[in-house]
Amino acid sequence: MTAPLTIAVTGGAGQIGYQLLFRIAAGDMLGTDQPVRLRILEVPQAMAALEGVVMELQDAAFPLLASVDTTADASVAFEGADHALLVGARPRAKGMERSDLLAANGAIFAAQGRAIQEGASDRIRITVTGNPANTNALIAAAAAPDIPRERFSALTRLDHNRAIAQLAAKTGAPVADVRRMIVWGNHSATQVPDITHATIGGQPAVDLVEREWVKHEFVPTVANRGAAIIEARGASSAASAAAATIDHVRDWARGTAEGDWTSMSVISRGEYGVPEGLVSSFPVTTADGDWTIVEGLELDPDVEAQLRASVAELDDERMQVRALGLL
Ligand code: NAX
Repeated sequence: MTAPLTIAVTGGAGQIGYQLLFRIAAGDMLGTDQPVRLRILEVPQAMAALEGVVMELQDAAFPLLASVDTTADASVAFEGADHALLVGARPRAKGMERSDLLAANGAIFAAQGRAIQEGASDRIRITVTGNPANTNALIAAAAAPDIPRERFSALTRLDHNRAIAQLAAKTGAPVADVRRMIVWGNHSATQVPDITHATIGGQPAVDLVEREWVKHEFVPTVANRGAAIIEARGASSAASAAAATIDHVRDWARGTAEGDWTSMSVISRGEYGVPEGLVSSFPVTTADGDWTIVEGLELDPDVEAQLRASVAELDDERMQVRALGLL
C-alpha cells in the first residue's frame, strides 16, 4: 500500500477543523488510495476539546487514517509534514482594530513559518485559511526563507466556489458547467470575482447575464457572502470553508482539469500589475504540486479598477506587518 503522507492541521478544535479533519481522513483531499497521518496543532486551552475530536476520528474508523497526533508545540506538529493547513488563527475580538489582528496573527504565523522551515518534509505545501489569510501567508513565508515562496498559498477557493454557485444559480446551469471563474486580489470584502472569462456549457458567461447584474448583485453577493452566513447562521462559514480548503489542496496536489483553472492566492512576480512579493489571488493552473498563473488575460475595466483597490489593501497590510518587524 502507498506510504502515508503527513498532514499538519492547525486549529483542529475549531469549527472549520471539525469538518476538515474528517474530509481529509475520508480521502476527499488526497484520494481514496492515499493513507494519511494527521498531526493536529492547537493552543493548550483547546486540548480537551481536541481530544473529543480525536475520539470521533477514531470512531469513524476511516481505513485511510494511519495515525492521529495532537500537540500544542508547532515544531512537533510540522515535523516531516507534507502538507500544512494553517487554519487556526486569533479571531477578531470586539473593539480590535485590523492592525491589532495583524499583530496577533503575525506572531502566530511567523512562529509557524519558522517551525515549518525547521522540520517539514522537502515536499511541503502550505495552505493558509486563517485570516487575514493572504497576509498571514506572506508572514509565514518571510519566516521560512529557505522554503521556496511558491510553496505558500492562501485560500480564495471559497470565494471562487461561491462565485461559481451564484452564476450557476442565476443561469440555471449546473455548477459543473461553469468553468474559468476568477477571483482576484485579497480574501476580504475588496476581492474581485470576475466572470469575464468564464464559460457556461462552453458559452461565454457575459453573453448570458446582464452587466448590471454582475456589478450590482453578483460581485457584492460573493464578496459579502461571509457576512450573510454569519447573519443567518450566527456563526461564520465552516463546512463550506473546509470544503474549499479540501478543493484547494486537492487541485494543487492532483492538478486542475484540462481547459479549466482555479483561483489561488499565491506570490506575485508582478503579474497583472500586482506588486512583486504580495500574496494575491490569481487564476492558476496546477499540475504535480506546482501552480502557474494564467497569463495574458485581458482585464475588463471594472475588474481592473477593483483589482487595483484590492491590491492597495494588500499593500497596506504588508506595510503594517513590515512596521511590526514581521517581514
Ligand atoms: P474557530 O475560532 O472556530 O477555530 C479556530 C481554532 O484555532 C480554535 O480552536 C483556536 O483554539 C485555534 N487556534 C488559535 N490560535 C492557534 C494557534 N496559534 N495554533 C493552533 N491553533 C490555534 O474558527 P474557524 O471558524 O474554524 O475559522 C478559522 C479561521 O479561518 C479564522 O481565522 C477565520 O477567519 C478563517 N476563515 C477563512 C476563510 C477563507 O476563505 N480564507 C473562510 C472561513 C473562515 O472565516
